[in-house]
Amino acid sequence: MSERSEIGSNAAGLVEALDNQKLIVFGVLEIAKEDCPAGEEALCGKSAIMVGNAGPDLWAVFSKSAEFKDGLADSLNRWTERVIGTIAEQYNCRALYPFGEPFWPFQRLAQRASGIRPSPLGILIHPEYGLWHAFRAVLVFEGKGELADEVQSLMQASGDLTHPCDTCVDKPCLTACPVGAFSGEALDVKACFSHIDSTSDPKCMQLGCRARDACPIGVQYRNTDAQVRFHMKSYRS
Ligand code: B12
Ligand code: SF4
Ligand code: SF4
Repeated sequence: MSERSEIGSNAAGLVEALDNQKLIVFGVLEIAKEDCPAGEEALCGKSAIMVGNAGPDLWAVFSKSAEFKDGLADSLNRWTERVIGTIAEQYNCRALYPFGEPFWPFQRLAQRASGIRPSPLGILIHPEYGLWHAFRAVLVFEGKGELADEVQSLMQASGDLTHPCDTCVDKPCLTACPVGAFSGEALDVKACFSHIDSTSDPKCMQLGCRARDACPIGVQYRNTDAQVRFHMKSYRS
């Protein structure tokens, strides 16, 4: 069988295609009725995988891309649509994204796919990657989703998924924000924005969110400084 004919037909190839772009499979899920926005009911019951990234690896690829260099808006979203859209087409999947319309509840989908849970900051925490990961797409398989089952079997050794916050007594993330923007239930976006727009120290736009940096889990996956500044800029824009 030629290399070309194997593209699109096996789970190992799909995982490898994602890995080549420094994208990770966070787990397998079935799209549930409560996940589907109006008009998307046809996806209910379909098998899917949650795709994301952790640490600086994806930045090394993305920061060399045409989308990053062209200076236009939404560079990471455009990169994501091009790169993941191409892989989705090769593997006969539909790609759903965490941005744009319709709205897909990625944190809910990610929790079902991977078993990871929210930190007191609201963002989900992974036992290995800590707070240093994000989700880029859900790939929904057309047909019966055998490829999703195969991806699942490739992931059998995915390790310990205990929730780090359960045993974190001091919870330094909750006291590190200079304006107390985290209540443990919600992020006070207004308080955060007025601090980052001010000239006051600490300068979160340059340093990154102090609360996120205070978490001791997965610090080896912390984003690079340039990556932190890129995400802070898009958060504030
Ligand atoms: C709107 C939005 C924002 C808004 C508002 C966020 C807010 N906290 O209110 C703004 C622009 C402020 C924002 C900021 C950021 N965001 Co944002 N955001 C989104 C978006 C597009 C929708 C979120 C939403 O409204 N969901 C609605 C609810 C109902 O979704 P749900 O999945 O059904 O429900 C779950 C969540 O509500 C979650 N949850 C949310 N908050 C809390 C708080 C607590 C205490 C608990 C227990 C649970 C919890 O638990 C629910 C049940 O599973 C998602 C992408 C997406 N499509 O989902 C990204 C997303 C949530 N954001 C993300 C990130 C990384 C950030 C930033 C860190 C950006 C940055 N600077 O790098 C900041 C920090 C935000 C923070 N600490 O909360 C990631 C989170 C990844 C992760 N590990 O969880 C997402 C998933 C995008 C992605 N590509 O991965 N964001
Ligand atoms: S500092 Fe502790 S409570 Fe906060 S996110 Fe990290 S592990 Fe969870
Ligand atoms: S960016 Fe700064 S002000 Fe905003 S929540 Fe994080 S620590 Fe607080």
